[in-house]
Amino acid sequence: MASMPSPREPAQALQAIGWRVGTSVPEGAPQPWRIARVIVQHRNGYILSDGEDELAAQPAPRFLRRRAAADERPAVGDFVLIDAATPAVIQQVLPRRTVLARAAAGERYARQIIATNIDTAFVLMGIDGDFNPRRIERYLLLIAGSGVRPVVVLTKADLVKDAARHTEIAALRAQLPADIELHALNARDAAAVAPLLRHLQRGDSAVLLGSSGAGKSTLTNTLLGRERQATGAVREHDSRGRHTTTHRALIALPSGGCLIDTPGMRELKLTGEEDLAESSFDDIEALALTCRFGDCAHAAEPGCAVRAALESGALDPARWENYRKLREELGAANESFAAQLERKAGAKVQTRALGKRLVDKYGRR
Ligand SMILES: Nc1nc2c(ncn2[C@@H]2O[C@H](COP(=O)(O)OP(=O)(O)O)[C@@H](O)[C@H]2O)c(=O)[nH]1
Ligand SMILES: [Mg+2]
Ligand SMILES: [Zn+2]
Repeated sequence: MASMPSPREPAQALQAIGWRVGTSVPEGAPQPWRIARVIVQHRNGYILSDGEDELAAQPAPRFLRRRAAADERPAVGDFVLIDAATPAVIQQVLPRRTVLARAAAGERYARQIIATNIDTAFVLMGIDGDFNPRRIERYLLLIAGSGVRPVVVLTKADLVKDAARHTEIAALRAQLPADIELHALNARDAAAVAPLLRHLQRGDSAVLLGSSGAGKSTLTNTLLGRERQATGAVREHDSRGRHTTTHRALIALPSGGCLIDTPGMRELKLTGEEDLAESSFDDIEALALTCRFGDCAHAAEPGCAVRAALESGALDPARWENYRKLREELGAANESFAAQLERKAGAKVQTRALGKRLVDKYGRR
């Protein structure tokens, strides 16, 4: 008797692309369904991977409706249910384990997804001229409250000779919460980046964040063991033949985990959902609670713990200023976020009310 080909467990291959064993597919899934992960989002569609093969896919029309929220559309990192059509149609986005988002640039409030279903966000910054602890704090705040673990990676450590830079790294280490990892390394050196591999084992997903030129694609290639991503801080209008990263791409690594390389983000606007108490500013938040007056403005009030810390040198004034600035920005973003939720809820109520009027007039069909 010829042996039957054993039916391939869909989750088996998917594990190579970050699928967690034990995740279940919700009821009401289209039949017959397949699961795949969004690895690239193009202007005109998606590229998915099932852990073995890549395939092109289109979103179901409902994702593209004008009223559909942009953050509910399939995004890089999403596990999706597709049908058997060619090209495949994304029918459903499976519930997201984590979401990393920023607010879109511009007047109107919109939440823009950076990546979903990720465990770790590597925040990259060169220790060369690019080094700026305030920008790291902004990244860490953007991540705070998302459930994603931040890991700070200072690249170009091989280029640093002067001791002043080492002092700056030590100062940054002292300011970061103890549970946030900080690495200073040469992103081109496989041995140097090896400590990052513990976040990139089978089932793990990570995203690379950082300005253009920080070394995200270089690190991706080193972890991958080959030159897959184009590197080099070449400006976009500079057509010298080298292209740097233009879109997010999820890449499976030999270590078993997967990594999302991103183009540099020029603006990192807060969405309003971030949590200061869970950010690298948690110590300042705690300190402010010890001021004598509950509504202390940290100006001239007696018993101000913040001013005392600034005067004694326990609190870095630049960091305090950044905290105030980001806190204010967070407050404003929070208001836009709340207003948008209200608008959305209002729109739903209106549609429902309209539906009801039509039913009243014409009877239920
Ligand atoms: N010496 C050195 N060069 C680096 C390092 N990381 C990145 N580079 C260089 O910095 C430039 C920009 O790197 P790239 O990976 O394209 O940055 P991305 O825009 O963040 O993807 C390239 O020329 C890299 O070779 C590093 O750790 N050491
Ligand atoms: Mg790049
Ligand atoms: Zn105070």
